[in-house]
Amino acid sequence: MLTLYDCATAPSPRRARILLAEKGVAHATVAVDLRAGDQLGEAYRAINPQCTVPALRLDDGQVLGDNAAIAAWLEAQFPDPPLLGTTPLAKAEIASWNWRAEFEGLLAVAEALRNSAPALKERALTGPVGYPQIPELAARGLARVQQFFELLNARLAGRETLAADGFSIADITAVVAVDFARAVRLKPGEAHPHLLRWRAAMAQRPSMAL
Ligand SMILES: N[C@@H](CCC(=O)N[C@@H](CS)C(=O)NCC(=O)O)C(=O)O
Repeated sequence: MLTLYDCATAPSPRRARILLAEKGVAHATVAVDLRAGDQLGEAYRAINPQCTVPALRLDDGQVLGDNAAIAAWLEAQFPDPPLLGTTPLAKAEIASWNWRAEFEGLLAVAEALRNSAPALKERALTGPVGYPQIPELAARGLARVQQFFELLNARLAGRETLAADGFSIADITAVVAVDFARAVRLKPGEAHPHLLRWRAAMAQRPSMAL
């Protein structure tokens, strides 16, 4: 049985949960308590030296230590439904929007949150090395999140999904990023009608409740 190392409140493992659900792949779940610092303990470090969730343990015991590996493996192992694109151009477009949702969305929220939350004072970046906060980056992160909302709204004008011709991993990552922005008290509003329409349509998918 596949095992997902998960944390119910964190955005990155939510991406993997949604992907597994969209692919209809059964799996066991192990909760990693990030607030308690379990990701940095010896036991979890031995499972995933990146000290992050998600991680996916395969039937043969090998562990995939991040979303990039999990998505690549799932798409190759369970090609239906395809979520990384089918034609060369669709694959390229989906990879591009997925990266933008990560870098301009998820990482912008993380920049704002991790450089301001008192509990993360020495943990401004995830991973085994602790880095102190740079408070100025919190304001930059907030500005980048607003810009991300603008980007999505403009892209989704006249479109149902973010990339290529249908639902893809880029939509999953973007939904998770938009929802994660609530952690820094930002959400799309009246200025983002296309983004709100797309988010409402995405909510029809049962996986998005995970
Ligand atoms: N590149 C990784 C990033 C994963 C990541 O940053 N996960 C966060 C939760 S959203 C984490 O494990 N944080 C642990 C920590 O804060 O120390 C991926 O997407 O798989």
